Amino acid sequence: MNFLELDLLRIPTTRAKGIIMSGSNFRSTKRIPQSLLQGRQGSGRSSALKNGQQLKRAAYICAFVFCLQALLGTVDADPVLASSLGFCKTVPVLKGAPLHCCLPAPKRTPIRFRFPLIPRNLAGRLFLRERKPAHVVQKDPEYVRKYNLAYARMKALPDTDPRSFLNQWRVHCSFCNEAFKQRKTPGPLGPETGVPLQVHYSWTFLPWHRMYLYYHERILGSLINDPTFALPFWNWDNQLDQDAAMIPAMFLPNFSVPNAALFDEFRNPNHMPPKILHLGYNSKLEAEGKQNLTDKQIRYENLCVMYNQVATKISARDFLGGPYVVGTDNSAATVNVSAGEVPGESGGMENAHNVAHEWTGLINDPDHPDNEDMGNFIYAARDPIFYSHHSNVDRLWDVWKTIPDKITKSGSRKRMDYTSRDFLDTEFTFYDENQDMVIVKVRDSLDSSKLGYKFTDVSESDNMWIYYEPMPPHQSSGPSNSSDYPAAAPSGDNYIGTDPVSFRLDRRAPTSEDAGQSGVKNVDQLQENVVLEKVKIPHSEYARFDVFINYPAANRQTHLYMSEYVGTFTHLPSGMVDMSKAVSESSSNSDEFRIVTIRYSVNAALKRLGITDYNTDIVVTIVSKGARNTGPKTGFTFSNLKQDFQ
Ligand SMILES: [Cu+2]
Repeated sequence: MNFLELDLLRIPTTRAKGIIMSGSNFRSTKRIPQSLLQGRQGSGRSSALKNGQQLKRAAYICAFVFCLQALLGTVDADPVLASSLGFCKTVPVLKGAPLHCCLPAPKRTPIRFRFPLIPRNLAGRLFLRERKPAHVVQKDPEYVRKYNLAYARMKALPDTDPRSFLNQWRVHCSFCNEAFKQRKTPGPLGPETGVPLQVHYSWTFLPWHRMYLYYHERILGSLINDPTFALPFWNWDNQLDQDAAMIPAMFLPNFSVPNAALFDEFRNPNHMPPKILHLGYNSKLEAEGKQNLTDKQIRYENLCVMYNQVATKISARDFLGGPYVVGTDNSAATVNVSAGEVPGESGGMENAHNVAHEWTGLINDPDHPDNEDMGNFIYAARDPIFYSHHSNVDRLWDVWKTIPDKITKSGSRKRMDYTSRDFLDTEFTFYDENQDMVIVKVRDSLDSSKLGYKFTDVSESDNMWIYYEPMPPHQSSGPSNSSDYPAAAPSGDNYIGTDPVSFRLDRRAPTSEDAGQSGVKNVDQLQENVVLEKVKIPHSEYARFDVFINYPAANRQTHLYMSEYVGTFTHLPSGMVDMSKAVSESSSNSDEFRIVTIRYSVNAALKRLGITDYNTDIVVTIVSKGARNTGPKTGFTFSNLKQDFQ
């Protein structure tokens, strides 16, 4: 393979910065009446509507909203409402007793979120906290000293204090492992539905983690009396700076500045610097001693994974994940779509982020079957590096919105968040720096500058994956005879086996109906997807699939920087999942499954493979890299493989 020098990939174009200075949002936090917290928001309605004119206007608004919702297809669903009050169950782990991840009750009445007061400098410009790259900011001893001090103080707080490090960890452990239940009406004490709450596997992933970090950062800042304090971001997608994708040295022992509070013992000893994080990481191959890529190959794979998981994803659904509404239960053994139930559907960003978790934790260690800390949603937030990792994920959400459309035929589609009420009105609670419980909506999270922070511009390295050009297709790929391969059985049992499996996918042209459903103006703005529907993954199994188009020869060792590669799916443990299964052929008889739908965006790949019409069928090859299918009962199945437009 003749590699271009990575330096050649430096792209000098200056991308417009994603951060826009916010307008003034200087409202202060106000306490809200208890009645509003009990799901009786409409109690003042009758007095407000006492004259007929108002009633008429309200009727028009209602009709308009109803039409809008019908148009957006959201009329049957309701936004998920969640809090840490009420029901809370323990979280099972493989080693040791179930964990208590419940949170302390608030000492005062919960309050509604208000945007923070953002100070201005003498020139009248807003002063935003600046999150800087970890590999850069660790060179500033004063920053590391403060950062370490903030965590030392957080770790010294008593267990009863919701700001303590223990309780900060519990926030992730509980919201991410079904400890709580979805609620029916607004307010943290609204009645519960029977459905367990899970903030991964859907459009809640990015907003929830953003607000979690927002409060975490403010708590750290307040503990060192520094309102300008900002978390660093672990810039693992950066393949330009030598050390950016390594575990930043300030999180490791023997650092030049005291940093004990930033250290965590449960990290993979085989992944210490100068190893760089590998987004194509395959723990099974590594255990077999067969993952022997050079650093340069790893960097190319990293660029190609970022390109496929972020740059080629243009719809909100592709990048943020699928809808999560009342009734969505991706921990259920079955999902009845016709009854309005929705399976989990992670976005491209979430799947890329999973690999960084997996790579950092203690995978392949039989003494640590839970792959703690980072490799398991239960334990991940016990490692201070978690917040720095998620700071980068948060940054990439901002970056995504600025990436030009080089994907759709129109070339003019803007990357935008969802605009549906179900998304915007989704509600969570967090504890703030004053120990108050705050009720936050997803709509509050969409603009980081309104939240008072920004990220250092690293567009030079971002551009390396945004404008990445995968290697030319293999000779054996191209318009092959797709008729040699079976189509997936719709609603049937399709297996993802030990060996790669290939299916023929019949394609069709998009229609104006597809455009209408996706909320775009015309068919040329649509994103074409290959969708693996309702993949059934036993809770007790670890999973990773890489998918290739028109390359049925693809196998576990096929490089990911090729034109035929279209993306990755990984399933991280959340709940009782045995990571040791990732390296053994054994499987459990657990009948607990997670049901997820996986979406691969193929516009750019089809173009590279010379497929410019909609009459050409394609071959989709799924290469399983995690635990293996050992039988119909224990392997991975999916209900359908289909083409879809977003
Ligand atoms: Cu999480």
